[in-house]
Amino acid sequence: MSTQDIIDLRSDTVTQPTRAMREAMANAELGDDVYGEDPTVNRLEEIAAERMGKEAAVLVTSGSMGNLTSLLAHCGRGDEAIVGDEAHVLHYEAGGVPALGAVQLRAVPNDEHGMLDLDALAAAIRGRNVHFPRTAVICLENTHNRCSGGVITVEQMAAVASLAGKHEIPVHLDGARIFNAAVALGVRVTELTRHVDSVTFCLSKGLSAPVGSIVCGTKEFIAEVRRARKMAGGAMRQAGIIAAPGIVALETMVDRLAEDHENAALLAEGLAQIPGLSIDPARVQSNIVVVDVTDGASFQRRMRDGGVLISAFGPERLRMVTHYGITRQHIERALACAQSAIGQAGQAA
Ligand code: TLP
Repeated sequence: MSTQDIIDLRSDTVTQPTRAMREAMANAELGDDVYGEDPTVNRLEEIAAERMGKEAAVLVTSGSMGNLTSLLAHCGRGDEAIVGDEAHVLHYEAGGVPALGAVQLRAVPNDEHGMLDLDALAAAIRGRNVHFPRTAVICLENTHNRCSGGVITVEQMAAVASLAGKHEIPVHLDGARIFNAAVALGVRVTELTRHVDSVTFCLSKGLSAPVGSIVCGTKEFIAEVRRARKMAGGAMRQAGIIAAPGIVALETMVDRLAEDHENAALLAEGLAQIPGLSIDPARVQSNIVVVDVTDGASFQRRMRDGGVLISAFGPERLRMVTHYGITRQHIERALACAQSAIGQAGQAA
């Protein structure tokens, strides 16, 4: 099978830059960004801040660095950050926040779409007491990766903001896929981001840029994030090379995310028809499809043998992500492959 025949549903991070992005990279005007002199980075940061409705923005290497530097800026040593128990920052960022920031992560339950349980959140906020760490920030994730790409609504975000506001605690949003959330809800992204103090979003997932994420917030906060980025070794020089495709991503790749959501819905509905696979299509709200199957590793291997790459959240929980480059025809082929992979499992039993 040639690599062109492979259907890669492991993640939307596998997307390749578009031709326009490659051209923008080749033609980008560059400077040393540590001196603040890369005009392309400066432009991307201005566009991004404006898109998110925030005062300022900074380009970072990855979503993980965005969350890390944001939490380093919000928290001091020994402080506590409240996160969902399924949060990316808790599961998949190599323990960076506790390791580098001496910040304790406190998990409260996420519901099936990724919203934090409000009662548990209220109970987790620390009062003043010599024994307690200080609750320095509350983190949301929207869309929610481990919760099947679940979308937190504007009202839910407002509810968290209101609770946080009463306690004067800032809210950080891991908005790696915040544009997916806005497109799924049919709202402007600022409707969501107005309820948070800081937001990280990724250029290199569904928006298809090769590298980079952005952190947005107040000018003062972003100055702190820049310092944390420098400390983490993430300050870059002629970073306009990365920023140029990021601008193309923001200008041309947002609206088409709806197509990925349609394909994910189609995939979920098809998978739900296959005996042996367990999935509720109503849970799929954006571009991430999570499906349960006994012996996930064997199913994943058979899918790979059939030319379809998928990823795993656990031994019996698999993930498929739709993205730029994946068409309706690919979904139909992936479904046929899943049907046959389950059939082979039946024969093997
Ligand atoms: N997620 C990756 C993997 O790490 C699982 C993926 O393939 O989905 N926040 C969220 C919600 C994410 O899904 C990710 C990446 C990140 C942050 C981190 O972004 P990167 O990979 O750029 O550090």
